[in-house]
Amino acid sequence: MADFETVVVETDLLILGGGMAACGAAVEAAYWAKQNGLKVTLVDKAAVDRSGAVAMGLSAINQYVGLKDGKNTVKDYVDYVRNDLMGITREDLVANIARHVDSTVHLFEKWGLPIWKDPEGKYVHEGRWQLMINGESYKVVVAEAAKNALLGSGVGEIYERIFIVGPLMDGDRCAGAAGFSVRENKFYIFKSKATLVAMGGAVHVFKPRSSGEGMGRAWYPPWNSGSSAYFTLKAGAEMTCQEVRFIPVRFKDAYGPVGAWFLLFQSRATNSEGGAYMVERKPELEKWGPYGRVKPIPANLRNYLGMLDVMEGKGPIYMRTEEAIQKIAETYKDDPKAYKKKMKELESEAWEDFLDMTISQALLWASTNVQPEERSSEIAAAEPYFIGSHSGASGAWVSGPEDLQTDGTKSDYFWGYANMSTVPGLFCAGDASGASSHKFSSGSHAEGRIAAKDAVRYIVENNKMPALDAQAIEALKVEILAPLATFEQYKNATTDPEVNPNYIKPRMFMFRLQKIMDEYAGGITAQFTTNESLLKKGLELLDFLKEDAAKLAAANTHELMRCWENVHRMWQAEAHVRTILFRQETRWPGYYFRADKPTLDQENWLVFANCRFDPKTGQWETKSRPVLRIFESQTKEPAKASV
Ligand code: SFD
Ligand code: AMP
Repeated sequence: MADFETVVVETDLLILGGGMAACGAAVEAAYWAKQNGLKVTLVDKAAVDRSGAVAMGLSAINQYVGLKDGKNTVKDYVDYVRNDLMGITREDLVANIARHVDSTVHLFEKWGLPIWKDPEGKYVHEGRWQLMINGESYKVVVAEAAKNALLGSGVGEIYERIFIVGPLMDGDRCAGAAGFSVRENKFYIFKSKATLVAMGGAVHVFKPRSSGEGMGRAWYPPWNSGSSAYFTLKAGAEMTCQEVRFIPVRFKDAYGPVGAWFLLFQSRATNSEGGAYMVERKPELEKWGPYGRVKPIPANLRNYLGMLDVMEGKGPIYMRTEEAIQKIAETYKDDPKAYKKKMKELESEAWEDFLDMTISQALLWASTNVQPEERSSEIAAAEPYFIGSHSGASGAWVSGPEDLQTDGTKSDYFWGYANMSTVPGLFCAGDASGASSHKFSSGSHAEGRIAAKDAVRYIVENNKMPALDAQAIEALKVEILAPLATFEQYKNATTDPEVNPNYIKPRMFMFRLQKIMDEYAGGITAQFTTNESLLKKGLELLDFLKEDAAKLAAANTHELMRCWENVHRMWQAEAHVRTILFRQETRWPGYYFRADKPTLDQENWLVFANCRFDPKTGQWETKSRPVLRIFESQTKEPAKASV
């Protein structure tokens, strides 16, 4: 593309993404880079102030361990995460984040984030690990600190509205990234000594519940499209937990959060007959090994109990908001003035919970005449998402920190630098790193800091700019911009540019991907259920889709981004299908159910299911990795299991 200028940027540390993990990385990297005379470059597809999952704000900080208060320990948090993930978690990674997350939260407060306080000045907890915040401007506050750190120290620079497509390699070492501006005709090459991937998870891989113009509304932000997974896969990194997608139960249709209702307001959820599935279906939990007996009940099992009601035709499922509010206010009943005041307070807390992070849910309440103190609202299981930082676990397989390893874990879980993937020079944090769930916004920021610190150490110890092949870069430019050329070549073959025998537009491509995933990989219309035959058929159809990806067409740079977003989604999809196929059991009912392998198999499958794409041969490989304990577990699983 002659009219596309190639811009080459050389840097030491390249941070990809501008979300929670990237902002944490920026703050930490600026500090260490200054000491070592290094340069740091951050690249975001959007504007850092409002990019990523926290763009709209949040109403809670979901990971705060509170080590200073002495109530919880790092081990408590590891126990919580291990139980919630049905035994499959990297304890070293979870513990590393847990021991640093409080300091990140204290920084947020210092930077101006309002955290709720009780009359004694203590943080107001939503639940054991969660803090309530006035978080509409959460991302702006965190972004400002990142920008100040990078730009104020003179070591950094920030590129916004540059879409990163994929990795640059120097042999097996990551050498940077390639991308393009979504506003100007510029193709970008970022050359770096270390690269930190923090481009979030993926949504719209599966068909969403929303349709038509409502499709932009999903729980997870539609602009996180699997770029982290694509980048790490194409670099040849080993991936983990690609089968562990996350299905959040949310207020139906606008995806409002439920955490504050279940934890802070202690609300019940009931079916249309008034039955509480969490009570009535308790015996079902016995089928899921030790994890059916832990507290809190794992998120996927909570989902599953509700799904069983829906499958039996007992829907809709309701969040009993009116009952919960009445119950709290009841304690003030003898004092009418105090009662009235409390009711007003609860009402405004209920609305603020949505206004802080899911404004559309407040709009839906308003437009459907819902007053939460008077009427229940429907909740439902959303479509599957890939978000390793929440209650899913998908991401790259990364090294843990050295000091937390035991003699039994070190050779499997440590290879030199915390949060480095199996590709030298390629680091991951937040949704991009796997098997370390429940880090959420605060833990992702803390993990970004952890990864950046070791990435700088990697640069100091491997201080050589990787070499890039000029011819290969030219070929990459042609490949990345190809959809623009395809459109130009064929656009006049029909009167409707959306439909053309010579090309496929990204929107249609996405619909095809979503249909495959929904029907074959256990999406909503398949009741989250699949089996080997369905998965194999799905893989065959994904292969055809992959072939047609070469015919994607874009009318402008914005649509070019849409093309690549969908290619990224397709790779995330393939990693997912291959890994569900590999794991011969059902471990996370409520996230997905393998109907042909309907039970938990502790003996054989208490292991990580990992996968890798080999960039040299184009072949995929799936393999297990051992689940090793650092802390003793209450559920008494065997110390080591393998397939
Ligand atoms: O509870 C490219 N999360 C919540 N965390 C909390 O602590 N409290 C809550 O209240 C939370 N809730 C919640 C949460 C998420 C969502 C979607 C909702 C509600 C509706 C989880 C956190 O938000 C999440 O854990 C972190 O944000 C993860 O951080 P990170 O850095 O891994 O992802 P990101 O912040 O989304 O940032 C991604 C960045 O990448 C950029 N990007 N840049 C360049 N090129 C590309 N190709 C790129 N692709 C993506 C993005 O622009 C962004 O900057 S609760 O209700 O569930
Ligand atoms: P959510 O709004 O569902 O994302 O939840 C916010 C936080 O509360 C997360 O840490 C969840 O794991 C947790 N959570 C939500 N619902 C429950 C529940 N019923 N029991 C225990 N924890 C919950």
